[in-house]
Amino acid sequence: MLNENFTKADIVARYLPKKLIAAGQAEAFAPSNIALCKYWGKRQSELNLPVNSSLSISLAHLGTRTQIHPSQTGEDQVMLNGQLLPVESPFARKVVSFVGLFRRDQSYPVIIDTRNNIPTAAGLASSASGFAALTLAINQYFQLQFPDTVLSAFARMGSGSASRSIYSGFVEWRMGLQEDGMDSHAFPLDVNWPDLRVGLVKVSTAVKAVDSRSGMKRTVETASLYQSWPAQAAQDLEKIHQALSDGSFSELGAVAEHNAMSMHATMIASWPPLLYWQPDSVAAMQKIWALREAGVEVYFTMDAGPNLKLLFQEKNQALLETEFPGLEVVAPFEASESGASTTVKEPS
Ligand code: 2P0
Repeated sequence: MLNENFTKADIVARYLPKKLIAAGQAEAFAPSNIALCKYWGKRQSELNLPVNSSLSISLAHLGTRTQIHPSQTGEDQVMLNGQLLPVESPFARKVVSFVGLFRRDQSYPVIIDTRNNIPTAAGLASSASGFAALTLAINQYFQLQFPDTVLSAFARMGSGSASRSIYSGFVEWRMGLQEDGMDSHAFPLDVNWPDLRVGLVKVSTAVKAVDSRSGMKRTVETASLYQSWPAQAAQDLEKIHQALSDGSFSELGAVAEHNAMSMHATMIASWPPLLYWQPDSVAAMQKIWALREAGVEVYFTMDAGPNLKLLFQEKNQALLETEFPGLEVVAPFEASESGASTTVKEPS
């Protein structure tokens, strides 16, 4: 049971100054991320504290850009991809309630303008980059100057995987042990793999029937196979560290694919069963296995949805673009506007 002292609001309050001072406006970007060792299962759901540590790769310039401006109408307003949302929409409520953790009872009505540049065709969830960008923008807007680790822990309270989107490149989210979760945050790994590519294979962009939060809960509560997951995830994390230090793409790809399939096995072993795959997902898997048989090094990972994310090296990009028409390719280490970044503008 959650200790009453450990609500999100109480935890954030410990870090806040008594009086907030708002900047004129703030803007922040955070990348989307793909887990190579997955987060699946919570040990505490209010704070999104995970059962296991996870490790991801951030998607460079693909992510969310969020601006915060003062609202002249005196009411909060939430915009998504250029459209003003009804205040009662689930997205607007989530965003305003997250801002409220920081603003509390102080009167700072704001306009939150959030834009995803993740191609909708890629069918990628945006809650990770969304909550990371929002956390960074809040940090700037209220001039809080929190360290990245604290920002990562706060982003985690919005959505678990958002803890990893605070950083670019390879990122590890350590599960932590503390009851208040402030040691459950991500940090960046000092590894550079310029020839790594992530390819997004669209199978379907339909909204999933069971969201991640409910899917995790169902798996933890009903799949006896889940009992083997924490140990496997810990082992896979070690193997990925080894692959990164050896510079072994083959090992990295193999462990990531095995980890994803093991996570899906626990989902399938839930009741009612959770099968996020569609026939085209399985067809894509079989194509990847055939390509590997033929000597093309390509691996895949999948999240709580039907789409595949391919892992390969630059030398195979042209071939894979032919094999998977419409493949959206990301170079996570390419020099560009990559990683989380923020700018503050002074009041004008
Ligand atoms: C991951 N997923 O590690 C795993 C793999 C999906 C499958 O993190 O409930 O949106 O907000 O903490 O972060 C998706 O779950 O869930 C996710 P909440 P979140 O990327």
